[in-house]
Amino acid sequence: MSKKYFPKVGNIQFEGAQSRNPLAFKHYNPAEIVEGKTMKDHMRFAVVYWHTMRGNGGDMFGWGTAERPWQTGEGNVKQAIARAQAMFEFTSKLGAPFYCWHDRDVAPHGKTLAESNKNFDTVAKELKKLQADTGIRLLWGTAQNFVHPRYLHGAATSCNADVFCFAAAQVKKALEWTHELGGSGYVFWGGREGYSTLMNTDMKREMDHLGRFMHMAVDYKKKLGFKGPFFIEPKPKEPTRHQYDSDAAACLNFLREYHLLEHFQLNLEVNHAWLAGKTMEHELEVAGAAGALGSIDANMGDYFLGWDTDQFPTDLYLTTQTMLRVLKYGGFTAGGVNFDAKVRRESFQLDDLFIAHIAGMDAFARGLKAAAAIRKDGRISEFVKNRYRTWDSGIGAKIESGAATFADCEKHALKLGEVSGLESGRQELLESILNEYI
Ligand code: XLS
Ligand code: NI
Ligand code: NI
Repeated sequence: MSKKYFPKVGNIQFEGAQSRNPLAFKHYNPAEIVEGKTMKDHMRFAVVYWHTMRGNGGDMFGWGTAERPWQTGEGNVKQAIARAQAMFEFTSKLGAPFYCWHDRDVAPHGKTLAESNKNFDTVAKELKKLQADTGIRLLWGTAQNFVHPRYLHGAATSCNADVFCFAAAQVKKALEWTHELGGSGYVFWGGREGYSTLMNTDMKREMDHLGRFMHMAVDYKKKLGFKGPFFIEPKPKEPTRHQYDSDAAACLNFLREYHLLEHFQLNLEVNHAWLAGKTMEHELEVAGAAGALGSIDANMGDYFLGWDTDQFPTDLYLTTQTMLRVLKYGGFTAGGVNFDAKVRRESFQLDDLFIAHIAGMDAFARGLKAAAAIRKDGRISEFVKNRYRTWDSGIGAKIESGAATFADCEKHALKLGEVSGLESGRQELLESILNEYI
């Protein structure tokens, strides 16, 4: 494996909380056991190809700033292979067990679909070798159905049926390679599946097409023998004004309506939850309650900016609340914590890539440890349980079991005359208990 892109950085080690070395873990100790499982297995950390390898710090006001020695500007397959080597050197020095890609992050677009497929085949074969050399595994693959101009009206929800076919062909190919590379799952993020204005949009027809598309994907998955779950990644807006997969509840409703729920789980992203006006823990609860908590795209937004800034998740309240839900719903099976995050334009040096991932991994490790300690303490869960105790017997139990009618409720209320004994919700107390562990 190449050692040439990050010559100044060795394998990142766990040095403990006292360490002041920016290139060491202070809290992420892969072998440490928490609630009966190693941190490594709890987190299943993944590095993304798109931000980490392909991001250059450019924004709509300025050119790229980032030092990225593998971005030589050639844009051909040879360069794509060099980039794959840089990706695996980075990920293995970091000690992350997984990575994720879009098809077109890995290999360049060709002039025709056949040429694009050929480029992808060539580089994906190199990925297979690199995976075998390093032991790094694919958490999930996905198709980039939003960058090319043909997708300007959407992909599966385009007004143009030819475009739908290109999108289907791309997903078919991306699924084949996800399967061949031993991918754990496969993600659908609806890049431009949505609308800019309803004036030109037949929404019902577009949704029906999306349902058809997903059924074709399920059929092809069966044909391939791919066993991993499909994940849908909700996002409410950007690039379109309204994305159809707007939040966890909207995705679940879509999956139910089109009889797809058994084949899908959700891949929840923090910044997307925030754009939807929801907290990450809300989205995790919605998915978890439906048995559809699949995976996480770990990042965070900026409280004062209204777009997907994809910052590295360094907020300990966020990681603690997140890991509380992940533990509550039994942890990840096929999914993991995928850093769909990019360093700031100002953090342009090469070592910032390591520093940012270490910061995110340490924040999640602290979140995990805090969540486990809060669960062990038990005061918060005990409070919640006790808060609902009137449902455990008497009229409450009768209602829950389905045996009570409106008339029974009326009889009960008339007998009481008025409700007595309401108790405080104690939000501030619960927040201060959480703070004891941060
Ligand atoms: C964009 C999405 C994207 C998906 C993969 O906002 O987060 O990066 O995770 O297509
Ligand atoms: Ni994402
Ligand atoms: Ni995103």
